Amino acid sequence: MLLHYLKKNVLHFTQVCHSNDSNEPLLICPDFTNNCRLKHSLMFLEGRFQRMCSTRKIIHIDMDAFFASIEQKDHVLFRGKPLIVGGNPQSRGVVAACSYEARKFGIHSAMPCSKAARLCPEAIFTPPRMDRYVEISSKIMAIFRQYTAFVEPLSLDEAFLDVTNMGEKHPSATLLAKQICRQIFEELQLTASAGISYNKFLAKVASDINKPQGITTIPPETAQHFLDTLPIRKFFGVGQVTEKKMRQLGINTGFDLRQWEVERLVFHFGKIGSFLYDIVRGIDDRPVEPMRVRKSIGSETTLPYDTDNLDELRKILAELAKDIEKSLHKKNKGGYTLTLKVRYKNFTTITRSITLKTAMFSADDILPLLPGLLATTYAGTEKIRLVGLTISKLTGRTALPRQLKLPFMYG
Ligand code: DCP
Ligand code: MG
Repeated sequence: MLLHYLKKNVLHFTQVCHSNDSNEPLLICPDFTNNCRLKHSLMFLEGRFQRMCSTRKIIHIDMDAFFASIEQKDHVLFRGKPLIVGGNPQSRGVVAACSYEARKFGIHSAMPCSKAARLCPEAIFTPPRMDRYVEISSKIMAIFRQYTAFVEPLSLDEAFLDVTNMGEKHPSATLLAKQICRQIFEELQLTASAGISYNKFLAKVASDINKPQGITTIPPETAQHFLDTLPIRKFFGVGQVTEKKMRQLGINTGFDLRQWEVERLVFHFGKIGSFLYDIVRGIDDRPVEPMRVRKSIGSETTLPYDTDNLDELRKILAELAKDIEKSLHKKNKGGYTLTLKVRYKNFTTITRSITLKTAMFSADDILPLLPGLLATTYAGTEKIRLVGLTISKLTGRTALPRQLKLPFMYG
């Protein structure tokens, strides 16, 4: 682990290699007259490394059943009931959010509403009111910012807070997290859960452990044990497909994952392999970024019925492209990469991307790329239930002026 860290982060060492006569790694270091045996001479570096990893205090706060809780707060009749925010049970829409009372029946987000209605016939269905959720979200983020400027919102209902430098006022990050959750409840009558640890990944996993109203702290001393016992699905970046692949390779827990060399992980899982190698060892140096810029703009829709009709798909995708054009325009952005998302009838989801040399700004830029992307899917033969488009590798509209089509003029 330390070797990996050194290779990645310690720039003044030019080379880390293995000595000829033993398996002990050697550090080739330009500042030292003699190269030194890593095991014996770099304890100070390891100490620095440990400190760097374990001194931050990061809180991740995630609201409980966010949309559903807001509906219960605003409508007395919904309180204490299995409540589903989403399409009506006859529609093909999916559950956006459900109250904890509904979860007892096995209902969860992204489940088809029809299935949710079968699981719990007495469930109440209500449509989403995005404006209201955005309004409440900004109040929650304002509460976070009363405590620290280092707030990185991840979505409407969750954010990271870096509270490392609040030592004197708030020596305990756990007590601080409790105080913030209490304030949210007093001011908005909504509950939240919090995770506290020394890096983002651990804080985020922790906030999910004792939901609802759970406050969970993972201190550095217990982090490795915690990570070793964590099911593979809980690791950042491991979706359904990667999970399946990992299980086939015998990786079921963090402990299994930790036995793998970084090269092998990268070989099997690409870029995410190197990230997984680090996080399973409790290494996640990503800072809390208050001004993080949005990385993509997308739009997707569940179709009114499963279809293998290419013309229909093209029409729907053209609508999505127009939505994206509007969002790009509003944010004054363009993007170099277009990603098509397709969910088949059996819920298998795939994505196909293309990156251009010039940025896309409008539906007209997107539409000519769709036939090529669709051709790499089973669209037209397999039935599809959801399609989506995303533009990423964003750039400002003014960053790369595009060639204007000026009429040619004589004289
Ligand atoms: N959401 C959505 N579609 C999804 C998942 C979530 O529209 N597939 C919306 C509704 C949620 C909100 O985002 O209320 C926040 O998502 P969370 O994953 O945090 O879920 P909840 O807050 O609803 O529940 P939890 O208590 O598990 O955090
Ligand atoms: Mg939530």
